[in-house]
Amino acid sequence: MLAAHEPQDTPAVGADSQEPSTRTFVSDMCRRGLLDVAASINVEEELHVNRFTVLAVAASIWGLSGGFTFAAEHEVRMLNKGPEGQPMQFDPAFIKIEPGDSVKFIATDKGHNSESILEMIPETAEVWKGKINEEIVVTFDVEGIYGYKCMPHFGLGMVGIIQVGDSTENLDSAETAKLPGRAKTRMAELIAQVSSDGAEGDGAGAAD
Ligand SMILES: [Cu+2]
Repeated sequence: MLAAHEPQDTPAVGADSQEPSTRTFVSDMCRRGLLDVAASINVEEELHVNRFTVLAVAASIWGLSGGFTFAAEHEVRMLNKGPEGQPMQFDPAFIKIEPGDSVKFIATDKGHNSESILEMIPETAEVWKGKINEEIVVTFDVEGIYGYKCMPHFGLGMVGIIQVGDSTENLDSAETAKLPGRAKTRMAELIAQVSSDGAEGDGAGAAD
């Protein structure tokens, strides 16, 4: 761009092959449109560089975070007593998160674990099973409803639901899962909190 008004240095317009007589013409052109042409060539080159730089930066962000969107980490505490006084609770027992987000299960009180309920997670999702007193972080990539439990207190109703995204595709199968004792009523309360875009109120997504 700087050298565009010097005919012998004019880039990308074939200055080398110009006849001496046409050099004046080229030189004259400089005062008019050629400068703009050269400028636009340079801008185009810059754009290439910029696009490349943007891609490189994006790629490294992708590598670090697992995606272009910045994934959030949510926290669920494992408690002997819930915020409303109920014994043996996950808190919050229902959360809605975005695909790619993760949940950290915190062993606030002793004697609990977090593990998925096989019949209550999307078909292609991965199961998880934390040990007693173990703090685990689970990442949720597949949209859908995830039911989970604390194994020692399953029958006492220590269960939770994580809704990932807006898909309620596996809600029906989650609802029919057989649960012991208080887990059944507690899970029904939590399932009632599941929401979806366009299918609000009737729960399950009607469209196949
Ligand atoms: Cu427990």
